[in-house]
Amino acid sequence: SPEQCSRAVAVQRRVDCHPQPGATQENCEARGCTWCTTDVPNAPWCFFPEDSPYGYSLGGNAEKTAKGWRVTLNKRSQLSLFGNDISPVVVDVEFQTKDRLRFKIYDPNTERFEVPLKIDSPGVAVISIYLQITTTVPSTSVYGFGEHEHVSFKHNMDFVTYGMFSRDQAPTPFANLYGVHPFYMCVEDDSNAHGVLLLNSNAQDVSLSPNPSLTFRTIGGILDFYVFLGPTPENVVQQYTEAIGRPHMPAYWSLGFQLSRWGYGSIDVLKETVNRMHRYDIPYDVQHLDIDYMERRLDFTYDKENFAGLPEYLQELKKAGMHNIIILDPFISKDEEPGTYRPYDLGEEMGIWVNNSDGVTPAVGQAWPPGNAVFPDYTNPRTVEWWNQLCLEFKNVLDYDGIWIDMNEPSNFLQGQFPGCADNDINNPPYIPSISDRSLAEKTLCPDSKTYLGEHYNTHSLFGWSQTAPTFHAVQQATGKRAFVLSRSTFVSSGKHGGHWLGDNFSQWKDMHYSIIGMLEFNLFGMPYIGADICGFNYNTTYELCLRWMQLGSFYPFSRNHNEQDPAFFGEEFAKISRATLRIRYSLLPYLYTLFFESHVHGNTVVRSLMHEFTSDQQTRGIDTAFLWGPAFMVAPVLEEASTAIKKHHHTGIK
Ligand code: MIG
Repeated sequence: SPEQCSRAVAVQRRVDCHPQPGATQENCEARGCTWCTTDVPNAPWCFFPEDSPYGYSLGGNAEKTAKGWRVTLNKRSQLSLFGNDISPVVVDVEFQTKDRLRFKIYDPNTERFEVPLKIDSPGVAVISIYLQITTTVPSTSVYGFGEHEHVSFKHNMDFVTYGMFSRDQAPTPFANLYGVHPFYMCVEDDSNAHGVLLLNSNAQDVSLSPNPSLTFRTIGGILDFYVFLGPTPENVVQQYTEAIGRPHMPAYWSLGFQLSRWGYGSIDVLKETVNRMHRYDIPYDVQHLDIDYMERRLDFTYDKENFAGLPEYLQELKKAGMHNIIILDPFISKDEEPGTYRPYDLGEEMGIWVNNSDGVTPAVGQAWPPGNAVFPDYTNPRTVEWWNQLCLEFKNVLDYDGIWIDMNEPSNFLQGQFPGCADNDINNPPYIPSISDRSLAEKTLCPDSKTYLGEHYNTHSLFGWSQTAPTFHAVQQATGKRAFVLSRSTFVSSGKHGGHWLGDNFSQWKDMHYSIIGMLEFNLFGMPYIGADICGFNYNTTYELCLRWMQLGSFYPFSRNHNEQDPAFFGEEFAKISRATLRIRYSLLPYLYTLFFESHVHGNTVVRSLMHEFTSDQQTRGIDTAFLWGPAFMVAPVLEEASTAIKKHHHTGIK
């Protein structure tokens, strides 16, 4: 009734009691929650009452452990939101270092999936720090969570929900994208910052409410939280990467400008493009080869007709001081003539594929190669051997300097593998987080598929992550040099072995702006080797947009144009401006390289926001149209059409 509603929890403090679609007053009240409509956009109408019967209460006294405390919690009532609630649960609080606290909530009676990432905890630390974080009041300055296309760096806290589940999905606001990073940083009003990681790889979502509060929902694994105590934003990232692993040290050449394009189609077009770049004297160090270099898009082959002479041409480029990157997809065609396609034959012999729910027959899907394809399970050590072997052998065919791993969400062009997903609890869990299509199998494999480390349900978002380290080691071994790996799908700690680009963006002005936000976020995630496709990937670019994007992209840590319109495409004037802006980049490369060194050794960010460096200046909190290289160099690009100047405090207006 209106009266009840006037006495109910204030709108900005509501926590959603019916996150699934289809809430009604009836099913809301049936679950013991309050139903009140409101005009406030996105605010929940069904929410937990003040004296909620949900939740857990303390059972017995806290027990002292080697590094902290252990408490047991019991459910307070029989009510259940999703069914199969666990009670009791145990909470372990560990003071892992003087600036890192872990609290792990788990089922003491049944083992559940835990992310196989080893986080060392060297010592027993000072206990008073705990009081500090429990007594501080969080603010609405919250940054991070990924991977999404966020429209502002500082989050809108007005009932916004972000799903996390790796997916082959072109960036569009709110959609769950290629990688998963359940990590955020909060900057309080007094400028103290802290960071929080939820180390969990299951499909999950987080809701940001104006209270301000955060609500995490995950459909598997355990609640394993790590708190990084700051107090500066830079300290938070240093502490985070100390736990998960420092970013790798990129080779100097990989800080040069790079060119790529899907669809050269022939070695002649590739050569023309390269020559044109040289003719215009555009600073340029790296050339990528997308899937069209392959024979019928088969990994570990090259097209001997359209790309005849490619091995020799790569040698020529190398002699001229250039480096090259080849793309590899994770799916392996199973339909080549037996005995003619070694990657499949050897993999089949070694038994390395992701399997169906029976755990024995390989999951068969469909992707770029002709026929159907199977998926290497990189969580299996035998797969790592297989991949390593093939990468080493292929180095003798194409003399690559680095590997670009794409489609590793993993992407599949079907909904689940053949013949579709069975109707069971794993494939259709009672709650599907707020992810695209509210489907766990869309564009990928069925959740009940089996990987070495467990059900795909648990390991799905770890696919790209599990492929990155083995690829890094293979490249290192093959080249004998520092490795270059560029991965589309990433997870917590991927930065240790690879870089990332922001995926299939669009040639639109707003995408150019959002690329700054993505770049800043991946620096928080410990992946500073980051950039977006310069000039955009989807749609057609224009002269002006592409030129402005060349100017901005010259300051991406990973600076690559992956558009048909390369900087030599539009003629003399365009080339001249691109050359000039890239020369500024090149003149600063020693500085950029030093920033990467500091990131590798101390976990610093390479690119950071103005807020990050000038935290006490409240005005900086919402600025995401300009950014810094380290502490000392600011880039403030033109991001709007038909303008030649930028506003002094151009920010998103989010307070
Ligand atoms: O289904 O390899 O994001 O950069 O050019 C598309 C072709 C597959 C997606 C990558 C993009 C790449 C493209 N790939």
